[in-house]
Amino acid sequence: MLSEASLAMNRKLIESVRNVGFTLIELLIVVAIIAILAAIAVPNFLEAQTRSKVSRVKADMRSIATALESYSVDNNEYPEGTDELDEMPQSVVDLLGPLAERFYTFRTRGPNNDIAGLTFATLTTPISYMASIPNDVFAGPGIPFAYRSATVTRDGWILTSPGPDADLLAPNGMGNTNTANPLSTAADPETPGHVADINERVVIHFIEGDDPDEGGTPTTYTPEQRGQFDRYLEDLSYDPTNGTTSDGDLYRKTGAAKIAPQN
Ligand SMILES: [Ca+2]
Ligand SMILES: [Ca+2]
Repeated sequence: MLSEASLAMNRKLIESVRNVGFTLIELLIVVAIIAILAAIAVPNFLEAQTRSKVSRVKADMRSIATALESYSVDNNEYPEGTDELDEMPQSVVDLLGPLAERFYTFRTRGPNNDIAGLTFATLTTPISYMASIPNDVFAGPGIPFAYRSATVTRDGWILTSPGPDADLLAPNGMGNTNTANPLSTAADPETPGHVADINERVVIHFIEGDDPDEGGTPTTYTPEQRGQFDRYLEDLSYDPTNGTTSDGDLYRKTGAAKIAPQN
């Protein structure tokens, strides 16, 4: 038989165990609430980060576009692009390695057509069309936007960013299987000069016209052809309605003579 005292002790023990159990349940509820809040907050935070990076890229491209247009007013042509490894910023070569020769970006020429530097300095010196050249926040530290200008007519250019799917290091655009679109890297897997989704090598042919490299006469496209060209580009560009990590690149282009400039 248990004594009255030991029964009372048992009751106390059971009560204290119950108290501990109740505290644990409370803790679990708190943890669960925190987990639910985090599950809601973290994706929202990441989405907000992506949205702000997209806005940043669009603003930076707008600034570069303004500088490019001012430059062309003075020089009657746009600056050159390059895919030569020794004319690129070292940060590009370090990041992309062998893929760097598929990446077209700014070339810098000095007053005597010499290579003046590797950071697109023609827009900053000797005349400051912009204070400094912004890098692409989606491409990696020290990586400029991909830039390609019309090589013969020099009357058009395109700037691209790999965008939030961050497929700069993936040949032919990670997840990009759009082989029906002639401006897609997926449609042109063999030819170097591109990474990510938009094949700027082909884009510049549309801006410049057919076969300028072979001495052909650049084509002036009809409004219908320009519309189709713009639809092809849109098709490969980032669209936030598909989710902030959707496939596609960000771009800005000009080429007022042949392709209507983007707003
Ligand atoms: Ca892609
Ligand atoms: Ca992309």
